[in-house]
Amino acid sequence: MNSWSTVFLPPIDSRFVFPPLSLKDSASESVVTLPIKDQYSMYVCGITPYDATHLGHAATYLTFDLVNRYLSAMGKKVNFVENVTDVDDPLLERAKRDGVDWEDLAHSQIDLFRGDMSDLHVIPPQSYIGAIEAIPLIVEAIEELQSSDTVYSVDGDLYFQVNADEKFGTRSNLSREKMLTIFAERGGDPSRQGKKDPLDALVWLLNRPGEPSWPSPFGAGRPGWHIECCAIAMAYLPLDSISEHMIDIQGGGSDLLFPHHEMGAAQSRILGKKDYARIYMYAGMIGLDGEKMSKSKGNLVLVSKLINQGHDPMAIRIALLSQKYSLDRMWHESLLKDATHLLRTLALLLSRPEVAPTDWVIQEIINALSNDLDTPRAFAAIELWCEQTTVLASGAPTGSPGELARALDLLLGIAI
Ligand code: 5CA
Ligand code: ZN
Repeated sequence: MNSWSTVFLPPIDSRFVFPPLSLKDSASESVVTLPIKDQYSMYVCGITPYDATHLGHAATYLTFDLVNRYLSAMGKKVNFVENVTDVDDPLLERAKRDGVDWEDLAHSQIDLFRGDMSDLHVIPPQSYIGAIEAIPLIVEAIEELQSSDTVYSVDGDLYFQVNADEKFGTRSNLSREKMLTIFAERGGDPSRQGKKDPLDALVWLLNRPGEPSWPSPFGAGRPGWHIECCAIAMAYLPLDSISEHMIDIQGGGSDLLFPHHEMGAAQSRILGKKDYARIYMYAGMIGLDGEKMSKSKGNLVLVSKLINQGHDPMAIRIALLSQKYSLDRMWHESLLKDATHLLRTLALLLSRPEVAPTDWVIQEIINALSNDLDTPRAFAAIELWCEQTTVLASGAPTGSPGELARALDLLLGIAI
């Protein structure tokens, strides 16, 4: 599937020093430093295309865009793959509820999402892959799981046995009781009769009346959710043959850690015969009025709506990046107001011929990002530079507005 338009990454001077990138890993519950390599692989879970793109989605994709930008600024190649869950229960249910064709709904929302990502200056993935186009790969992956005896049938629907992976549970670190509760809340079917373990994950659902289906050796049907991402990642990312892990970063919002990424990691370990991701990294949940922003709750603020109201996409970007990515946080209009103010101030100050010294602020942004994407620290430095430039005395040492503008664009995706 087509992604969106490429983003130009301006170069900055080679005198700036890039510390290795450290990121929070949920599996080890610690901050892990990425080893220095020539290339990295990152899989980020994409949207299920209805009610896109709300600010929660946007915040998550902006987070991983910062990872992509930092590694790219270091001169590394980043292999980045993202999926689109263009067939799954919630999409079909929404289409049915609204009396619209599910494919029309998906196509319109994917188009909207592409436009929003482009407006927000998110670097596109090299491979943007829909679940439907990946069905042959998913079928292959299920066949491989079958040949390792880790799949069984319940009335023709196929399930992956989670206990086939002795590391099951080690990525999300939850008690079994918690796993069962969250599994039921997030699309799982723990109480289905005939399952060997209530947590076993559906990999192929036989066709149900009135639902779309695709032919397969297991009968016509459609893929389960977790196998979708693991099959796409393993097919489209160059798997690291030297490392003990297949890929470097598995990413998404924190609602995906369990069950989605735990199941994906378990299935991948059976398929790839080694650990899946070096780092399992999660963006916190964006909420509105005290509750998580979600399609099911309907408390959404859409990026496209804000842009149509005249808000600058760069201000939306600053507003979402101004707080620490890993925290759950509330959206508030004041964030956008403050971000718009900062954007205007920067535009004004960066057009001056003489500005306060810039090397320190660029290096501080780099250092802050290297430390688990500490954007509040980066923005504190930018604010301080704005103050210094505003009160710059004649004859005082000066910096390069062009260099700072390029650094803001390259590292934070803020194009002024
Ligand atoms: N298609 C699946 C992933 S394979 C999915 O979860 N789609 S989604 O449309 O529901 O979410 C897309 C991405 O946005 C996921 O990474 C999800 O974790 C993230 N997300 C959803 N809601 C929020 C929120 N309120 N705050 C932050 N991120 C969110
Ligand atoms: Zn996914």
